[in-house]
Amino acid sequence: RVRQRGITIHRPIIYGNTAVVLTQKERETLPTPDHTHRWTVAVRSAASADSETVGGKDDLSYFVKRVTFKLHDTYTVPTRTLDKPPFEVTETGWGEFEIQIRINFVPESGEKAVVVYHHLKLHPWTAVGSNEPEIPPLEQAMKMGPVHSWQYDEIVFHDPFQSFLNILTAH
Ligand code: SLL
Repeated sequence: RVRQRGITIHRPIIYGNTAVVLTQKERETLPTPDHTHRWTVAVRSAASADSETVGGKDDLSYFVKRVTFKLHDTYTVPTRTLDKPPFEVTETGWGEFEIQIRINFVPESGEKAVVVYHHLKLHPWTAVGSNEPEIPPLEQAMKMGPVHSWQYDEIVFHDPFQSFLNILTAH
């Protein structure tokens, strides 16, 4: 196990969520009538030109072993662990909250997990200083379409093991 001293290697990721307002019909079919939104939180590679098609939802798994999403305690099972892509969770709910995202790397890496946080966003973005209410009525929000909230980040490995460096650069 040889560390390559002085070498730093980055892998770009995006993490965040999309959310849509549930239709009245959808709400009626759920066991939880108070839920207003369906959302997906995910970690993806930011390296591909189009994350849906180029390598797509699978292009982190060569160095990411597991992603654990820790949801709000109001969920019966708040901890969601994904051992393979897509590294994402789709749920329904009524409120925004902070999601803890723990990213574990392949054993060859010898790297500790990285933890990032994402504020689950359900309500449409509103212009600062506008007269619009901060949380528009659901009917209006539905017309405004899906809400997206994504963050770009880079996972940085310092002095990586040679075997891990091989994995990273071979990709
Ligand atoms: C708030 N601090 O009060 C936040 C908490 C919690 C959201 C939001 C569904 C839980 C369930 C859900 O949306 N929880 O019914 O399983 O706004």
